[in-house]
Amino acid sequence: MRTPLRQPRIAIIGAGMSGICLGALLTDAGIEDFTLYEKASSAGGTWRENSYPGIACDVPSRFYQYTFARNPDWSRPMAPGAEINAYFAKVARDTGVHDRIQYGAEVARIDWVDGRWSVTTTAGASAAYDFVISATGILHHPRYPDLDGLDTFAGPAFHSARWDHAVPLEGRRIGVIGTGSTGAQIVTDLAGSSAELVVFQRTPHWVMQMRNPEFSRLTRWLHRRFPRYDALTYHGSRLFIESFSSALLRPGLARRFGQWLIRRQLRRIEDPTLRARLTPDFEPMCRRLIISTGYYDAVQRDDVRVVTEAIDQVEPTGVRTADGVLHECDVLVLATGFDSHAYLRPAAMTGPGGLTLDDAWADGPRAYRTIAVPGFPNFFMFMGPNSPVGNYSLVAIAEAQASAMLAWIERWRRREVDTVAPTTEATDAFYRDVDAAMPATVWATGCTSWYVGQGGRVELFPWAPKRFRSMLAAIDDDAFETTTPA
Ligand code: N01
Repeated sequence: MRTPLRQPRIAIIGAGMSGICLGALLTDAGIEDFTLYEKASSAGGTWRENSYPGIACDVPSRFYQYTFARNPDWSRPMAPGAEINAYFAKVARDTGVHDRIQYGAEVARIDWVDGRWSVTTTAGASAAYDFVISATGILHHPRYPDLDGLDTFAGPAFHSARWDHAVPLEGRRIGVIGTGSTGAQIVTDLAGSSAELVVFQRTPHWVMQMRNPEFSRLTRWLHRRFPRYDALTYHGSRLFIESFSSALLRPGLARRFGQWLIRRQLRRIEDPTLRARLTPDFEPMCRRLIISTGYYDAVQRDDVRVVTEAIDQVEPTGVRTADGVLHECDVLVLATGFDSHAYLRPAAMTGPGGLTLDDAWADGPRAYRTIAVPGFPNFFMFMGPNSPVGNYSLVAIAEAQASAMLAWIERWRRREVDTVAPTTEATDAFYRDVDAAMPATVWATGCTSWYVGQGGRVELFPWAPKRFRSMLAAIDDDAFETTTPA
């Protein structure tokens, strides 16, 4: 007689795209006893938190979705943020994951107690689990600029991820600090509706401008009517992005050609002086490429002014730059990015023997093949250090990581393992390979960005996305220390 499968208790921290992905796969595998801890009052992660004007996916939506829940009804090649948020909420409902989410439950601590994880919320509630999965997102903690006088600004000032929709924008002078992917989307959307848009650019970024027209009714019908065609377009988009990312990753003719195409985009700027001010001094793709539907058009409008002088200080009526000019603004938008190196923190994690995650990561965050940390058994993470987060689809990354986690959870169910954690040796060997491969990548060609962490270490995947999928699909037993049930 076959031994019945064990039912694990699993805590997933975060009910964003990654948490919902794992929850759906667990449900499909017949694993019911899991809880998603969500500090907010609704799911969706980054797509719930970011509601700024112009928010849209800059990865094709056909590829920015789960393979197990494809949406034939995307309105555009790159769908608006609200539509993406609604998609994840629908998947959570359709798969039953929604019923497993505890809202308003922020995790404060995770401690290894008597061979299991104890998860404690900020409200003091604790529960024990066999596995803990971090699905806290990578661009989650807003980074506020350290600008003198910011708190003296008399008008509304808010971070792009904390958009205050009660503030009227029409006919007002709006200052936007930051010109990354977020700033570019905001500026493209607001141009023309405000009295003046003042764009404070510290560093120019490379921009690829492309159209994003609505899909026709016929196209949507074709996707609904022919699921195979729909699947084909998923893989077509995947192949396009993978070829593009792989070509630009390493030196060679393909990279030079791709970079030439990106550089040519600057020809859209007619005024040579403005073009020079918008020309980056680093290689295209070293930072995340901005995909925009109209940034270069927006900055050439009469009602949009790009300021490239350094900001000296913020004053009650505006922003004063180093040349002494005061740029008067009624509203200030801080599109200044996120702390992408926090991972699970500020939640505190203590493993067996009192080892804390902060101690384990004293020299910078490291994870075996992006998902597991030596010394922390039955703990896996989404979008961990060195995940291929560049211009790739985070949904595809999450699915690959979720499958690898699920493979270990299934072994636990079959009683083949009780605890599992990667060895230090395997993790060191993984990082020797990462460190050897990184210098040849486009990420390491001399620029700063949110890709770069402690000690100048690039926290991205230094190989092609295809290798990421095969690497996670083939996890090597020798790389893990396991115990078996008594
Ligand atoms: O943040 P960023 P983001 N004074 O860090 C500037 C994803 N995303 O929110 O370049 C003046 O890229 C900073 O200047 P500099 C995507 O992965 C996805 O725009 O550091 N300026 C920079 O210009 C993206 O990469 C979508 O010199 C200051 C900007 O703020 C990631 O989110 C859409 C400053 C920050 O750029 C982050 O993008 C949007 C200061 N003190 C975003 N501090 C999709 O569509 C910072 N800056 C999927």
